[in-house]
Amino acid sequence: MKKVLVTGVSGQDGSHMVDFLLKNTDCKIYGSVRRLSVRNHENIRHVLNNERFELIDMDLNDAHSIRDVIMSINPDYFINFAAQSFVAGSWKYPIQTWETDADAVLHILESIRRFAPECRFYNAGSSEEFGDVRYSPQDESHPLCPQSPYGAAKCAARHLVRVYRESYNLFAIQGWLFNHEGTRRGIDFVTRKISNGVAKIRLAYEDQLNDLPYLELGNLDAKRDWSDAEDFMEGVWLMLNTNEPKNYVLASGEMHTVREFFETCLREARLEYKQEGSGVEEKYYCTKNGRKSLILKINPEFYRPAEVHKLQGDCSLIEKELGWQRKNTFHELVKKMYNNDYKLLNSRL
Ligand code: G4F
Repeated sequence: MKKVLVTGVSGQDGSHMVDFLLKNTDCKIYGSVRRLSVRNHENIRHVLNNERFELIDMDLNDAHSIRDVIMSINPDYFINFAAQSFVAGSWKYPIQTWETDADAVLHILESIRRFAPECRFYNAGSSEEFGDVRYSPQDESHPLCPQSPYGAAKCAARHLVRVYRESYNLFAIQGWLFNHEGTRRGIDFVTRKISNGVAKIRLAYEDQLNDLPYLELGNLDAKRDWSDAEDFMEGVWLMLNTNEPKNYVLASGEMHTVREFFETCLREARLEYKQEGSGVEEKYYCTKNGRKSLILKINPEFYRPAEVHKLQGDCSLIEKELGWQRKNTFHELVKKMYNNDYKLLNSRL
């Protein structure tokens, strides 16, 4: 039985990868988390008793911890989804971001080279590496122009992965994953912040409260290429199971603004709205029977020191060479996230 080590399994991507592997392979899966005094197992609770899944402690910031795990498991695949993945946070804690997203990848590569050279390694890469984009849509040949400490760390990791692949003939790759979202997304990312915020507004609206809760967001005009995170898991597994190690883009090929995500969510929640003002003075109101209640205002605190204004991926290479296809559309994603948050919040009332 093949053994797969997946890091970051309490997060969105790690937990979806565990679900994908349990459903589509007969591999034994070792899921690693960093030991915390208060554990957050919400995303993996449903697999904890599965006999093909084992939860292990591993700290990616400790080279010894990585080495010990690799030596004891001797995995056939190592999928690294653990990261400091919040771009805005990378300006607040750049060193922790660098240590987790770049240094740790070097520790992993060194351990694989020394103790498990046959192990196939996938490191989570990001469209943030393209950053200040030179052309659209971005494909595998687009230059790396990161705009954040996070993007820079992912670029450094990409070079390390390539150097180890070429120097030691390792099967080591780093795909470019454009934004991918879903019901397990952390609440600080803009899509989940919106789906959760709009669900709260809808519930208050149903309760006929005089003042509705309101969202505070930053740049509404940023454009992103959003996909359903679940769709990407198959793409990563396909990349790991080809003859030649090669990096591919995973994306939807569509670009939508943060504003569009918000307005689509409002329509899904059947809320009538009105937009007023511009720039930091821009506001959205919910309108009913001639009354209007504030539901969104701009808070410059959420502007970034440097913004990636637009991202749009070209995933035609993986479609053509590996037969990967996304399943869910932008509208289906918004709908799924909003309805999940509405149900969750409603059940807690
Ligand atoms: O949801 P975000 O924080 O995601 P971001 O920065 O695009 O990064 C995500 O996707 C990357 C792939 O491209 C991953 F590598 C990364 O790990 C992460 O998963 O922000 C999306 C956009 C930005 O332009 C941001 O300025 O939304 C804008 N935004 C506007 N208001 C906001 C907010 N973002 C956040 N988080 N919170 C806001 O209030």
